[in-house]
Amino acid sequence: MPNNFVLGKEQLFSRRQLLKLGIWGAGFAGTAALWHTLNAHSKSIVKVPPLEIAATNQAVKPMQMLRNFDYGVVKQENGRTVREFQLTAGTSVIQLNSAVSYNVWDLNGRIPGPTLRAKQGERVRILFLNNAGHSHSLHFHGVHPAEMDGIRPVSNGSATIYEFDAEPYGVHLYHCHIEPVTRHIAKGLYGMFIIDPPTPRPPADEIVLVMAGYDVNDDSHNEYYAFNGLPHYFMDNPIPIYQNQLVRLYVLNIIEYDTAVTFHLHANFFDVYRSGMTMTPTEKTDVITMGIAERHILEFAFRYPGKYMFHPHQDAIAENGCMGQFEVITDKPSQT
Ligand SMILES: [Cu+2]
Repeated sequence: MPNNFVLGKEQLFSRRQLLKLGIWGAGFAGTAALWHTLNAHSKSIVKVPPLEIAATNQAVKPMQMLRNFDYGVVKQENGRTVREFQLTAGTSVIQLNSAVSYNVWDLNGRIPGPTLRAKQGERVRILFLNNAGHSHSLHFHGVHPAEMDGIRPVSNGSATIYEFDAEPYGVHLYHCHIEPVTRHIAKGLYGMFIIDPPTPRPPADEIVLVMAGYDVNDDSHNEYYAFNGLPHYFMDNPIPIYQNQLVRLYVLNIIEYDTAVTFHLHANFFDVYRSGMTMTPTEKTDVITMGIAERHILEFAFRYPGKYMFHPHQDAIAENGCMGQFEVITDKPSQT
């Protein structure tokens, strides 16, 4: 039996209790099914290029997480829509390159953690199980009561439930808030949390890019950087997008140890929706500065086919792994 305890209003549940409630283990299949349904629906409007994804056992799967959203398990309770998510913290080893492996904390076996997605006004319930061998927590950005702020430790082997209303709409994030927070984040306990506005945004090819760093020798400086977990991945495996189709990037900077980075896109300009909290652009540019935990929606379409780089304009950070390419392709099937 895990060493359960109760801290304030953050009730902690054991895996056995969650099983009793019938909510443990039901999430993945339900989430995957819902995702396929939503994806199939959106494909009638937005065309997504086919992806060739090499099989890997690694916790880092940059291409898989690119267009993957966890909508949770939807329930109706007292006339309200509740989205129930399950996040389990664990440990894994990732291969940053042929010579360097690194011990990380992961969420649901992946780094970054799943991109959780809900609609403004829905109820969000996160079942958090900590199997990562150390006390952790999940702190969500957004508006919620103090007892749901996720700053209290959840000991190894214990579980807790965070529950709050999804508000306001925007691109938010969640991360562990146990000290030293910098290290707990840098070791992998973070993910994006998107709250969609009441009126949906126009159809677009929606893509998640999370910028992170790796301090592999514990000197409080990053030796490697990555988009979606793996250094240089999108340079070697460009992200296919269609010419003249709107791309909606959800970008998060969670690079610890560096004060701020920029995000720059080659041969184009993008509309900025600051923190994803507006329905009209707040700015148009090709370089935007992002402090730690800053995130935005960036929208653009490419006029010409070809390969175009994206990266922070701090060259050392880009050259150490935070660099990728879009490959703009022309054969967009006709829209119906
Ligand atoms: Cu932690």
